[in-house]
Order: sequence, then C-alpha cells, then structure tokens
Amino acid sequence: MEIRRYKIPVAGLFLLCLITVVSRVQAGGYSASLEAARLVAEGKITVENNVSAPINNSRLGIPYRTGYHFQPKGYWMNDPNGPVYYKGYYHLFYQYNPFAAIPGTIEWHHAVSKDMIHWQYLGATLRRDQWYDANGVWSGSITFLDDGVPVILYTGNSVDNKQYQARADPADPSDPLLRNWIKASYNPIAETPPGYNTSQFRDPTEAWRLSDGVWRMLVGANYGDGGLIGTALLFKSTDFVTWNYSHRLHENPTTGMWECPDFFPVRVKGKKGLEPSAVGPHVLHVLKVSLDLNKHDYYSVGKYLLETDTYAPLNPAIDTGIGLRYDYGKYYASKTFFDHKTQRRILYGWTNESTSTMDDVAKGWAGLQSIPRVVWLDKRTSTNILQWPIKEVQKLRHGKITVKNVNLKAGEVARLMDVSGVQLDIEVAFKIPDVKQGATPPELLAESGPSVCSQKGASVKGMYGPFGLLVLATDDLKEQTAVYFYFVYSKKDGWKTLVCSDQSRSTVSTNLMVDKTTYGSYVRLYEDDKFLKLRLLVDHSVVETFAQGGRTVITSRVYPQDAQGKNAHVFLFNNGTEPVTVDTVEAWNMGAVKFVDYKH
Ligand code: DQQ
Repeated sequence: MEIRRYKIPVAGLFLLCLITVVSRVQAGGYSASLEAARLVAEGKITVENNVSAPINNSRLGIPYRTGYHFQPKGYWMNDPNGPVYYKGYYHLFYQYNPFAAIPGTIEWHHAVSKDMIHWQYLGATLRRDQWYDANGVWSGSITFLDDGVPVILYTGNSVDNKQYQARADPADPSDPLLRNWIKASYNPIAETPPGYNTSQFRDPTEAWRLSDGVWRMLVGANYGDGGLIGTALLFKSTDFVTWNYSHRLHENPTTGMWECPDFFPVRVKGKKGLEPSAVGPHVLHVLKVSLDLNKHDYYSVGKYLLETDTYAPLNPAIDTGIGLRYDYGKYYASKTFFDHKTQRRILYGWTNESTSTMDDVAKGWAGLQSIPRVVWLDKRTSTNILQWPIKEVQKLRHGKITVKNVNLKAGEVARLMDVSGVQLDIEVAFKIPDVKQGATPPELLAESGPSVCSQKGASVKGMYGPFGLLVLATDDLKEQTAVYFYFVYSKKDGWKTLVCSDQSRSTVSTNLMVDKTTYGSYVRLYEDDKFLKLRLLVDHSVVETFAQGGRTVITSRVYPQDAQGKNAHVFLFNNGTEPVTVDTVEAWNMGAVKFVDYKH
C-alpha cells in the first residue's frame, strides 16, 4: 500500500486560518417548521398538498444522497419512530412529509428490512385523518402486548394544535410486514394533565410493566417559568386503553421542553440488551431526552427507584440534559429498541441536513437515519454508554487495504493512495503520544472543554494534535473533512483528549449555504489503552465518527463539490508540533444498499 507524503503547505494553512466559517445553524424539528412555514407564507416555497406530488431529486441534491444510510426516495424525513423486530423483519417507522423537503404535514411512514441495511419502503402507515392528528401524526413508539402483538402509541397534533396521545393496532398481526394499522376508536388515550401546556405534550415512549401488572409510559413535557423545566410525565394503565397521569418520573430545571424521551434498562455487565420491563440488581437505566432548546440528545445513567417510580442519575452533575450527549454532531430525536432476535439494544437517530431550508427544497430531500448502533453500558464508569455500528453494515465492506506504521512528522500530510471514494469504512489506530507532564503547549487552552473544537479547527496547531484523518478531500486539500484528536491542556485538569470533526473546508460549493460548525467533545483514555482509535463511516454527505470504541461519537453532514468519486481522497495528517505514529489503518469501500421487495 502506497502512501504519498506532503508537508502541509504554508499557504494551505494560511487559508485554513483565514477561512470564513459560515456558521448558520439550521435547527431541526419545531424551529425548522417555523422557518419553513414562514418561507411558504412569503411565497418562497410552494408546496403541492397532493398525494401524487412527484419526487424531485435535483442535480443539486443527487451527489449528496447516501449509498448505505436509510433515507426515503425524496422529501422530508425526521425522527425514527417505533423501531422493532417482528416475525423475521426489522421495522422502521419515521416522521415524513410526503409533499415537500420541509417539515410540515408530517405522518408516519414505514420501511422493513431483514438486516437494517437493505430496505423495502411500505409507504404511509398513519395519515393525518382524525381531529386529534389533523395537524401532524407525530413521534411515538411500539410496545409488544402479552400476546406478542405490537401496538403503536403516538402523538396527534390536533386541528387546534393541541397534542394528544393516541393508539393504533395492526389490522392483521399475522402479516409480518405489518402493512396496515387501525387507529383506536376510543382515541385519544391521554390528554395534557392540568398545569401543563397542551402544545408541549408529546412523544410517548415504549411502555413497560412492573410486578404490580401496571403499564407505564412517559410523555415529554415542560412547565414552570418560561417552560424551562423539562420533564417526562409518567402515565399508567392496567388495560393499555385507559391511561391516567401519575407524576413526573424526572425533571431538570434548566433544559426546556423534553422531546422524544427514551427510558430503557441496561445490564451492569455485558453487552447484551434487555427487554423494556427488566429491573433488578443487574440493571441500571438510561434516561435520554431530546432538548428542543438546542436540538441535541442528552442522557444519563441512573437508578429506576421502584418505590417512588422515579429516576435518579448516578452522578447528578451529569444529569439528563446537562451532561452527556449520544452524539456531538448532527443527531436528534433518537430512539432505541430491544432486538429479541440478537439480544441487542439498538439505537437510531435522525441526522438533519446542514444545508438551508431553501437548499433542501432545491435538493428535493432532507434527512437521514444514522447507521443503527448497538448500545451498552460502559462498565468502567457505569455512568456512560458505548455505541458501535451494527455488525450487519460490515457486509457492505469490500476491497480492504491495510497500512501499518506510518510516522507523521510535525505538519505532515500523507495520502493513502489506494483508498478513494465517497462510501468508505475506515478504522485507524494511532500510538498514544507520550504526553510530557508539565510541558508547555504552544497555547494554554481554556479551562472549558468541548467548545475548543469549535474555537480551533484542524488548522490550529497544538503540541499533540490536531492529528487524524482527512476524508472527502481533494488532492490539493481545498476540500476536506478533518476528523482528529487534539490534546488540550488546562491548569485545572492537565492534559485531556478531544475528538473533533471540522467541516470548515468540507465544500467549496457556492450553490449551497452550509452550516460548517466544527463539532466534538472529550474522549476518555485509560492507562491500559494502547491506541487512540477512530472509526469513520463515510457516505456521500455524512461522516459518522466513533472514537475509542464508541466512547465519543460525532455525526457530521458535509457537501463536497469536487471531492467526488475517484477525486475523493483520504489523508493522514499531523498538525501538532510533536510527531505521531499511525499503528494501523484499515479501510474498505462500501457497497450501496439494494431496495428489496419482500413477498408475503
Ligand atoms: N418531531 C416530532 C415531534 C417531536 C419532534 C414532529 C422532534 O413529535 O417532538 O415531527 O424532532
């Protein structure tokens, strides 16, 4: 395997430093709906409210459609809903606007798969056809009842924009594809309890049941001054028909509306998942919420206190909403499910575009689902989870290349000559630099951490780092997405390790308005860690990064113009003042998914 070395050109660095970051964060969900509604009202976007509206994937949007991530044929997709495994098929429902590449007229659509990689689209499952969901069939979950039949609980946004929880049942539970669903005649099954805002009451979780035989589900809400207290409301039912509000499972005073809560058990030891009602000494619980305020998914690990039916984080300093995130990039409204077939707990998350609403309309589509990830508790801390792409994705790997022992001097860039393309899976291991205690880094970094990624991109020289990979990069490096480690030093904490994804040079396109924020966070290192590891899933306009076996994860959206096909290269780089050694790189091209047609 050949590599070709370059010194990072001074002009290139200069350019890196001077580049203007167009940082225009495009929010997902609700605020994006407001933006879209405004553009429609101003006549800047026309929406044909017509079921036969043709899908229009424009030339602008085609290069950025993914090869192996789940996305509909066109238009707008957001949250994953009710993922389950049933009668030999993985089912994924999702929030979908069938009329335009903007949020708005949302309903549940459905796809099925044997492996969560190759999918068959089944179209609409739940449409906006009742008074309680006329303005949106919003997010929800699936629960298996005693007879093993799945039941949907979802939020209806009513004719007068009040939110209600509703139920739907399969028309024919013997159909493994679960093509048709019937909304319950007695809907809605839950209304906003007194004291809460009727338009901030949504996204029921999968239900679980304790030894008292009573079903429980959570609904996201907020209350208090300015709605700042985010909370998950606990409802109970003995028959899955009548649901009564009980109390708040948990809350946080500063986080605002909690969307899409997810509450699930994890084993104290081991990677196997657990079914939703599991409790006992071998179990801890994860409480995840999606913060409407900043569009990030936050979680904590804690104890489900059965006596009070409440939740307590193990470490209140990193309680849900103020501590850990599943993903430090574009990742929202996620949901897990327990895969009975393989005993895994699997996580899906919505990856929104980083282009503007107008660009999305011009592209003809918006929104992806992340590659499903297995999640389990990190037994070394008990306070965080680990995430790793499902092994099924490896079936798409081909044309493996391996590179060993590459020394990268300060300021060096090395191109991996046999790897190119926009569909890649790359694993790289760096030797951990022998960080000198007491050494003075070129610049003393701020005490506060992850924001260093956004303050200082891949071009800002440190001592140990930034070093890592450039993907979707042109030969002249004018286009590149940098994913890297960066050791930062603070007087308080000493050396700490960041992992970042820098999008500031990810496209030279002037046709698109792209949010190029650099993302990242700390990644924990242990004494016995031998390497610094990254795994990157590169797929046209998305780069999913897993650092140190899934301790920190970052998903980025990028829209390269020139780094396409064979002109999309991969480089190793070191922009620190100390040398680093790459122990191993393994890279594969990734095949594209096939759309299947299951006969039943
Ligand atoms: N998306 C849904 C809501 C949810 C939000 C509407 C999160 O149910 O709160 O499409 O992205």
